[in-house]
Amino acid sequence: MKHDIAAIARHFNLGGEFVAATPVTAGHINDTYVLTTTARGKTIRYVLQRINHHVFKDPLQVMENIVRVTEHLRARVSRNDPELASRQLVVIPAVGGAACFRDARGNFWRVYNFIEHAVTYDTPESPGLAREAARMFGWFQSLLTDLPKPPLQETIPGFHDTPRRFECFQEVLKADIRNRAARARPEIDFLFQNVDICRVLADLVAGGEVPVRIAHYDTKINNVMLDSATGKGVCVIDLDTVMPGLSIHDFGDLVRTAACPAAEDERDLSKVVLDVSLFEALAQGFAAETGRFLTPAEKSHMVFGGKLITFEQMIRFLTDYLAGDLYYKVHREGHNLDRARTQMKLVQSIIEQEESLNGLVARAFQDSPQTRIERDSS
Ligand code: GN1
Ligand code: MG
Repeated sequence: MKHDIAAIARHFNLGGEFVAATPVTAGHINDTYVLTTTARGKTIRYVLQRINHHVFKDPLQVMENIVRVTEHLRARVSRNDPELASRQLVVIPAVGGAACFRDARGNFWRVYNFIEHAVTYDTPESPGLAREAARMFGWFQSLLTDLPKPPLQETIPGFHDTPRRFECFQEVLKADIRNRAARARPEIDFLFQNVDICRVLADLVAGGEVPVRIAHYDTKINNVMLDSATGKGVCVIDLDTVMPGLSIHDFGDLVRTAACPAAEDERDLSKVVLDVSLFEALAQGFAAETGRFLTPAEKSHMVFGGKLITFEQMIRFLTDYLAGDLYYKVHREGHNLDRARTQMKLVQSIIEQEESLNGLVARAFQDSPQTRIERDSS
């Protein structure tokens, strides 16, 4: 559907005159545009997004979470690094002060500042990049450990409720309304053979060994912005799914997207493997920021988190394939099936190396700077 972006932009308190809107195609859920404006010969850019309200059923709740989180992050960062604080995401209010604008068709729009002189990567190009991305997500989590109450809202209930995701898959498989199950037999069998993966964390949370914290819940490598000149992390973006959640899930999604050199929809499955040096870098980066506050059970389930989230993502892609591509944007026939296949291959690769990966995580936490400080001062 075509939207009159210039007209929508007029509903926000932008610092300049609207010049142009360029669509950004990354992302499977929301629609994103870069807005260019000018004021006294100076260009000011913004990011405009239409929130997918089929996925986020209560966009106002999403924005409430995001405003609280962005304000807290900025305040926390400005204590030590005002320059970095000025490069964090800020919600630009709509005219009248609301955090988003609702158009006559019922779409919800929001605007962020554009983070200049920063880049994102869709795939990890080096262990150094993986380490920095993981450090940023760990940093994000550590900055939110003291977010004042009340708890954030759960904007997508059961987002990482893997057993529920599996039930949903079974329902869709039973209906098979598009007659696609026949094309996905090995993938369907794999899910049933490995279903035990789904339950493990629920039991640890119920037993109190793994606490519910504030999680980002979409820790893809391309949700970290890095300074274009230095490569140092600047900020974490895509805050729609920030909600009460598990640190293990956040590390898990990092493993899924940053420990494998191939894209999420790579068709050449020989490229889809868990790369040990990328994985080790991720563990080191994450441990450097979170070693101080994670529990032993969290630390010892990080590799499991990678396996679980990749397995869960496979369930989600396969479910959507069978249902007829209703949730994720697709760009070719069988796109969701291709995505499910890469996830399956990656789960297999993690399983093959699980023991040695656990050793790497344990070492990363032992060697993390914070653990060392505590050990040396006790
Ligand atoms: C979706 O839209 P995007 O790419 O930020 C999805 C994530 C998935 C991801 C898979 C709200 O995120 O959970 O991991 O696709 N977001 C939602 O690439 O479902
Ligand atoms: Mg997202």
